[in-house]
Amino acid sequence: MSVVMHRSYEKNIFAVKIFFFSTSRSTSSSMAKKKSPSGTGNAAAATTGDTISATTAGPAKPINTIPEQDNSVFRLVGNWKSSTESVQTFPPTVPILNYHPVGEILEYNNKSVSTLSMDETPNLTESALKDMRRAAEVHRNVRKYAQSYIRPGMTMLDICTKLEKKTLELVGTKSDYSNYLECGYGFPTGCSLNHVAAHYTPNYGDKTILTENDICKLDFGVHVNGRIMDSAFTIAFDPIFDPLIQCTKEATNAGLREAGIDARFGDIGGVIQEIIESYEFIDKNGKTVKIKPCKNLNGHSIEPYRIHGGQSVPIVAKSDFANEKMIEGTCYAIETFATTGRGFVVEDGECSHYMMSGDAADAIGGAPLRVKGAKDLLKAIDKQFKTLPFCRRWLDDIGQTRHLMALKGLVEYGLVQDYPPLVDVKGSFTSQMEHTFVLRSGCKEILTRGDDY
Ligand SMILES: [Co+2]
Repeated sequence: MSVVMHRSYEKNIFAVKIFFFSTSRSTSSSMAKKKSPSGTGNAAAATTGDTISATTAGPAKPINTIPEQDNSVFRLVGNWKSSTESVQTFPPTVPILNYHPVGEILEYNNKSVSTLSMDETPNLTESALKDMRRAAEVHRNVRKYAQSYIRPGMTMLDICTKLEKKTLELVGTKSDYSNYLECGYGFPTGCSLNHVAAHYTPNYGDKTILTENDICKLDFGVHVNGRIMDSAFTIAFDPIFDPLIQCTKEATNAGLREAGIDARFGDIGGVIQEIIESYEFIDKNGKTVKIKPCKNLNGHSIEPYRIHGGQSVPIVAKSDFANEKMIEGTCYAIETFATTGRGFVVEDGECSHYMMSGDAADAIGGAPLRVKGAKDLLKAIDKQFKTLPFCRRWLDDIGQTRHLMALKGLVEYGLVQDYPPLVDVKGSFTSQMEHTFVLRSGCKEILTRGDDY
């Protein structure tokens, strides 16, 4: 849910943040850690908890054989490899508390020159990297689990609550949420359907059911000590969606290859746009439609506890920030969106996603909040989520069950920002793929890469 929408295609020109989630978990500290190469140039792909090896000291843990997970029901989501030496179970039940496998390492192209000698910048300490990797491992385990149960006929609500429960269990959030700012959700579980590109998650009471004709973007996040992993993929059962899904898979991977220290956002956006526009969609009546990027949706930099860190990564060549460059030591999410519609999104529909404005906490004392309960709600949001995005269900979950009026008041006062669903034209279809990575001094690390995508 950390997509950023720029409204320059609407009346106003200001950025709207969209959030993405990613979850990762670490195994419990008593568990053996797999020795993971931390050097550069090593193509060690991250593994799921399934392959955590039990070779180090500590209480003996059962070593499980985990079969391959067949994801072919989703057509373009890869299978998870089997493992014979896992201390994780399937479904995953072992909290991932002290396990931080290295992500996929990509070499920089020749244009990237590090000006820093080590992975020790103010933004990127060794402990920050560990937090990112642990969050990414939880994300992989949670999405592998989600892929095992998401099928047509389920309600979107059941899909999300099951996924979120597993996230909290694997990342180690306490049942009273008292350590939520140390480990928890990264942002609400997006499961936007069809022409809705982003920022839909059901509120309680929503009866929407996933059908075999839908195309669903599952975009969720996990954070460890504020390091948010934001990663998304597209679920569909009907082969007519294959080109639409394939183009964002390819475009995101191309964007990841193009990324680097001092890489220009315009160049990255251009590569992404060219790939997406090379695809066509044939609808159920046999009509051919050109596929387009959603030109006002963007990837973004990520900062501690801030899903949108201030830089946007466009998915078209020409944008307001085409001349800006990527910065060494920074964490980014590249997310590409493709559509069979007009090629840009607007806000529409019932809102579920919210985030406290950065300075709202300081305003609690002085804010002239006349709406009953608004001040108490803001205090509860500040205590629980700080600047991490949240959804209405999570307010209910922490006991704020009658929050709607107060929440609207906070939005009116600018203390909380609302992020309504972002939609292309009705009847169109959209797809998405997203990974979070970090620009280390000697290489790029694709933190959220897995066997599936
Ligand atoms: Co994002």
